[in-house]
Amino acid sequence: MDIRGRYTLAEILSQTPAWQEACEVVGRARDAIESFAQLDADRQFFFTGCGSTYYLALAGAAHLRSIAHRRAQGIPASELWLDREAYWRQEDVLIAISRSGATSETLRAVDAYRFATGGSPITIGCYAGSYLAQRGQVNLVIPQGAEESIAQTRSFASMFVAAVGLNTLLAKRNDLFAALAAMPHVGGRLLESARTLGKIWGRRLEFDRTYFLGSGTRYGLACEASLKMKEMSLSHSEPFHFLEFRHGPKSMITETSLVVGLVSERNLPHEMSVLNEVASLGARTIVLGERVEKIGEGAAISFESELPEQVRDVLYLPFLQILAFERAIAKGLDPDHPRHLDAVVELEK
Ligand code: F1P
Repeated sequence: MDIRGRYTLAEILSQTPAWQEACEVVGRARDAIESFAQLDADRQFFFTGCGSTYYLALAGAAHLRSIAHRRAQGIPASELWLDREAYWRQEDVLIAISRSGATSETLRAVDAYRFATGGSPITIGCYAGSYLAQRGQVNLVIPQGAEESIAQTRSFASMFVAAVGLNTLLAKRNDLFAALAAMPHVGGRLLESARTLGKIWGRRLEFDRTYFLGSGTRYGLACEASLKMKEMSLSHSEPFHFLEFRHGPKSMITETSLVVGLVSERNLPHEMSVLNEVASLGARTIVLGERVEKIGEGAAISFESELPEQVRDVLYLPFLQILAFERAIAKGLDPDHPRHLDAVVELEK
């Protein structure tokens, strides 16, 4: 029996109960989270992490900006630590994200923040006993997101749900927080079609480069999808903001390029126009979104969730994860064991 990728596949396919747990964890911390929403309207929210969780930080910050109009940015933990004088003001809030809760740079960024502001961060992770989960004023821990695999899939998606839930409460959008609760159900339904299509397209090894396009919150998710392609399948991939793709990167399009568009409802015409353009240059396209149509010989996945756009971004993830997983399998690689990688990067003291 072929056991390559058995942990990763099981984790991808079992992610929606972890999304559910993420909603519950945020719900239980509601009062503590809302206390961060009250204060100084001018305060900045810094989201941070490393690797996958840095991309989650980018997505989380963009999401908070879009739903709460608060000042928010995603910064790699290493930058917050190495250049620590450049950041904090007393009133700022740090949201530190780490699956393991043990990555050195993230812990050092947290310590630098605590030293500079005297405050404690909000943390998001998957291990209650971790160092990080002891350091926050609010610790959102999702044990069902924890993984055997090195590459993050279930953990990323469930921590992303927690970040979205956190943001809805910081934005005082109870309507959106309530809508998030429906996501595990929709995600469960979507996993089937994501798996079928991910297998077909992930196994098409004629593609020698993949570009993931996403704007706003979806840019961080496009970065994560691109990282999955690298970690699991050792393939060339890059993420771009949608309209940035015309400003140079489109020169790279060939008949062996795959372009995956994480399209929004809000900017659909602008985003589809980029995808149509790359298709006319010879690329194959896969369109992901609430209600979308394929272009030429490409493919499309429609979520048909009927849920608010501000809470449904997690629905892009299962297909993107399966695409990378299947490509790794088709290349004879083991997605459970990415080359040169460890689950946690720990720096020397
Ligand atoms: C972060 C991370 C992972 C990555 C890798 C090393 O871990 O960068 O995203 O896949 O193998 O660690 P964490 O801080 O979220 O535990």
